Parts: sequence; C-alpha cells; structure tokens
Amino acid sequence: MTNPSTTLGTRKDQVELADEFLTLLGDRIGVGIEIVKAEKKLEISSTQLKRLMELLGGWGYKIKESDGRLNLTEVGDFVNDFAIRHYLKTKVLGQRIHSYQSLGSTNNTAWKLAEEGAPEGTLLVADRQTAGRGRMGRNWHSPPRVGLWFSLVLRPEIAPSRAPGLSLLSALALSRTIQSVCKIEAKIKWPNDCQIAGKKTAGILTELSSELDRVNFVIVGIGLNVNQTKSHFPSALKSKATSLFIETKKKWHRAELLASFLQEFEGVYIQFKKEGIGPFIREIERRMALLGQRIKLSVGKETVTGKAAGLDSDGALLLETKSGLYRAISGEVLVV
Ligand code: BT5
Repeated sequence: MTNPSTTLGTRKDQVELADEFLTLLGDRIGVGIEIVKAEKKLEISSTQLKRLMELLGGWGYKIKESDGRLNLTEVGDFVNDFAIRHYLKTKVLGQRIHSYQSLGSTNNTAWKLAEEGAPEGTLLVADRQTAGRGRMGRNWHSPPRVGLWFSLVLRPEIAPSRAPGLSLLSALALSRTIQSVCKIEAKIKWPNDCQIAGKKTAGILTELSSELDRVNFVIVGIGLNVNQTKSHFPSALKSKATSLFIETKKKWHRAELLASFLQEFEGVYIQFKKEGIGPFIREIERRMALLGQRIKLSVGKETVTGKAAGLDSDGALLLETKSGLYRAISGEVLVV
C-alpha cells in the first residue's frame, strides 16, 4: 500500500530507499522505470518520490522524467556505495562497501571491522581522511573530493611471509588501471608507490594481522591522487607529488576509477592466492621505476647504495653493490 507520508524517514530509511530506487532504475544509465511503477514498488507517494529524487540529486545522480518514465542520466563524482556499485563488476572485492564522508584513516577503521569479522573483500572508502597514514607513522595528505582514499579487508590463506607481496600486487593493479583508463604510464616504485613522470601519484599501506603460520587478515590501504590541482598539495609535497588530473589535464570519475581498479586487482589477487607473486615479477619489473639506476636504500638505520638490478622471485629488491648482490625485503628507495 502507498505510504501517505511526505517525509522519507531516518537517514537509514533514506539510504535503503535510495538503494532500492537505484536498483529499480536499473543501477545503470539509460534503463529507466515508469513513475507509477516506481511509486508502487517503493510504496511511496509522488511527493516522497520527488524528495527521493532531490536527495539523489544532492548525491550527484541526475534523473530525468519523460513520457511518464524516469531515467538515470548522470552519476556524479561521489565515492559513496551507490556510485561505486554502478560501475562494479567484481565478484568479491567491494561486495561489502562502507563509505564515509570523513574518516580518520580508512586503514584504522578497516582494521577494527576486520577484527569484528568483516568478510574478505570488504571495502572502506572515505571522501576525506583527517588522519591518513603512510608507513612508519608518516602522514598521508587526503583532502576532500579529489582523491581515492580506501582500504580493502583481505583474508588470503597464505603464509604471513607472503603478505608483503600484496603491496607490489596492488601497485601492479594500480599501474595497469591508470594505463588502461587514463592512457598514461604509471611506474611502480618499489615497494609501495605509483609514480607518474617521477612524482608520487599513489601510496600503498599494507598491514597484517597474523599468527606465526597463518594470516588472520591483511588491510591494503591505497591513496590515489585523482583530481588535485597543484594548489591542493601542501608546499612540502608540491615538487614530489602529482595527480591524474595534473598529468592528463582531465578530471576523472573517482567511483568509476575505483571500480576499474577493483576489477583489475581481483583478477591478479585470485591468481596470487594460488601461485604467489612469482607469475607477476617480470611485469612488475617492466613497469618499475629506477630499474638499472643507482639508488640508495635505507632499511631502518642501515643504508645500502647500489644499482637496482631487479626483483627476486618473491618480490624482494635486488641491488648490485660493491660487495655483491644485496636482497631487500623492505625499505625506502632514493635516487642517488
Ligand atoms: C605511503 O606511505 O605511501 C602509503 C600511503 C597510504 C595511504 C592510504 S589512504 C587510504 C589508507 N588509509 C590510510 O590511513 N592510509 C592508506 P609512505 O611510503 O610512508 O609515504 C608517505 C609520504 O608520502 C609522506 O611522508 C609524504 O612525503 C608523501 N605524501 C603524503 N601525502 C601524499 C599525497 N597525497 N600524495 C603524494 N605523496 C604524499
């Protein structure tokens, strides 16, 4: 029966209603539904339907009315669960989405949800982070509306020692996504960055919860600079950071980009779980920044200088030094 009320209820009711409505609209541009049918299926009045359309309008969805039908004509650049689902083609990654306007750090909240049992593939995404983290307590600059700041909860049945491979694997999937979507080359900077034209475009923070011989969960946190202009970056980052917009002069739809990444990553992740990082090593090397160059590697307090010779079969970085081949499983790479 049609609900005579003119309001849409609590935020939760609104979200559920909006979700149902978008499903009716076909979740995709151009499918559409008759107005009468929509009101009947959603059990709402025409005033409520108008409110719902206004609400969705505010979230960036444009819905046009013609000949008694409603059609979705535009999905705005929002990174909420609805927008992501419009583009999502994965089976596991992103099947559960938690989206936030603002969060301290998506990795922190993902860790908490994982401890509470969040399933494999759970995605957390925030429009901005107020305490975005890099490695070793460093900051990750995450301003609103211009980037993709997200974390995935993964539960691979692998030995804990293989988990760091997930950073390289994510960097590979990012590099492929940026190339296929934005038609621009993004290099992998071992072990956890993506660079365009020598500047950092994305950073990856992989965190592991494990017992001695088994992984409980892994949180893969990714920050990708998408639509920042130069003025978005604080002065300390201006010379070393870049965004897809700065490099391509085009604005990118973040939810669509995220869905493309998830699809790319799902493919490599499934193979990684069976075969490890080995099958990807050659491609990662091909996409690697600084290969063949003299670099300085700092691992804790130790520094090693040498030529970046390539990757070992487990993803470790190989350095040719004066005293022989040096193998690094973690560290910070600098050009000499
Ligand atoms: C990283 O650390 O590159 C990992 C960054 C991971 C961020 C994501 S966002 C979603 C998820 N939630 C989190 O809280 N974190 C993850 P690292 O290699 O330590 O690099 C950090 C350094 O990169 C900083 O010290 C700055 O110099 C630089 N940096 C900070 N913000 C940047 C940005 N937006 N773009 C480019 N460089 C940045």
